[in-house]
Amino acid sequence: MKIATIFSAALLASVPAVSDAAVIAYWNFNTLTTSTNNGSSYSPSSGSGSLTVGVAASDQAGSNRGINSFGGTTTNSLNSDVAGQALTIQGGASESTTPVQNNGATIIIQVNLTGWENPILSFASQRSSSGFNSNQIAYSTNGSTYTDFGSAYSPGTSFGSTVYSFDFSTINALDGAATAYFRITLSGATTNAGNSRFDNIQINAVPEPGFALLGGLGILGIFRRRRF
Ligand SMILES: [Ca+2]
Repeated sequence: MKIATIFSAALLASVPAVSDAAVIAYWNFNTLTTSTNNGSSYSPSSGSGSLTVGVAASDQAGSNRGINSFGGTTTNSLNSDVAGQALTIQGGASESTTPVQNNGATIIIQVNLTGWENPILSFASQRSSSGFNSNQIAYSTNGSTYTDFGSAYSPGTSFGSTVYSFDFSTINALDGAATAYFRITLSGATTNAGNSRFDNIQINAVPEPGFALLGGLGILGIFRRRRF
C-alpha cells in the first residue's frame, strides 16, 4: 500500500500543468508540388484536424492556378522541418477574363478542442505585390456562423521571421469545442497572378484544467484496478 501511495503521488505529479501548450494540428505543406493539382484539402503534417481551401477560380490546368504551391519557409516550422513548399492562393486563373475572382477565397481549419482551451492560430505568410492584402480571421463552433476576430491584416512581401499569431484565449466558446473552426478570408488581390503564401500553420492549445485532472485520475484508476 505504501508503494501504491508513492506511485499515486508520482502519477498526480505527472499531470500536465495547465500552462503546457500542445500542438493540436500543424501543416508544413511540404508534400505539395508547384503547378500540380494538389487538391483543396490537406491532412495535417502532425496532430489532428482538417484544412480546406475554398476558391471561386480553382483552375487546376493553367499556370496561374487558384490554388498552387510555391517555395516555403522555416518560420514557425516545427521539428526542424525544411522550408519546402507553401500553400499558395492566387488571385485567379491565368486564362480567365474575369479579374481576381478569388478575392473572398477562404482557408478553413477545423480541429477538435475537447479537453483543450485557449487556442492560438499561427502561421508564416507572404504576398506578392498584387496579392491579397486584406485578410480577415474568423472563428466558429458550427462551421456556418463565423465571428470576425480582430481586424484584417496585410502580410509582408517576404516571409522573413514574422509569425502571424492570433490568440483566442478570450473566446470562451472555443474552449472544449468538439468542432472548432478558424477561417482566413483573403481579399485585396489586384491581378490574377497576385498571390499569397501560407506555411507552417499551427493550432496550439492548453489542457482544460478539469480534463487534465480527470486524465490523471483515470490513469490512477487503471493502476489501482490492476494492483488490487
Ligand atoms: Ca513548408
